[in-house]
Amino acid sequence: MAGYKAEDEYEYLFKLVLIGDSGVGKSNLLSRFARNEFNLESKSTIGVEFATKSLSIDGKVIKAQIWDTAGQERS
Ligand SMILES: Nc1nc2c(ncn2[C@@H]2O[C@H](COP(=O)(O)OP(=O)(O)OP(=O)(O)O)[C@@H](O)[C@H]2O)c(=O)[nH]1
Ligand SMILES: [Mg+2]
Repeated sequence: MAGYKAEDEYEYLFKLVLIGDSGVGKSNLLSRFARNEFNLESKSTIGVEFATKSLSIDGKVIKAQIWDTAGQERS
């Protein structure tokens, strides 16, 4: 089928890991980027979460696979 593109087709896959102290805004940076959402009262991440987003840059489909880690809890 001409011009057909499966939803999960991409030309480049980038894997990123967000690291940093607790409360600096890693999870909200990711939710804003992936879903355009921001949460003023977000809970601290436990373990690891991830989100993906595909975007087109210079005519190439780029898939970003972003891992959101838990920051060091303040004691
Ligand atoms: N005003 C403001 N608040 C922010 C911003 N980013 C994050 N916050 C707030 O800061 C708090 C912590 O944000 P998180 O995204 O949960 O931080 P985190 O780095 O994921 O923290 P951990 O999961 O504990 O490692 C939340 O109450 C957010 O609403 C920002 O750009 N501006
Ligand atoms: Mg977090």
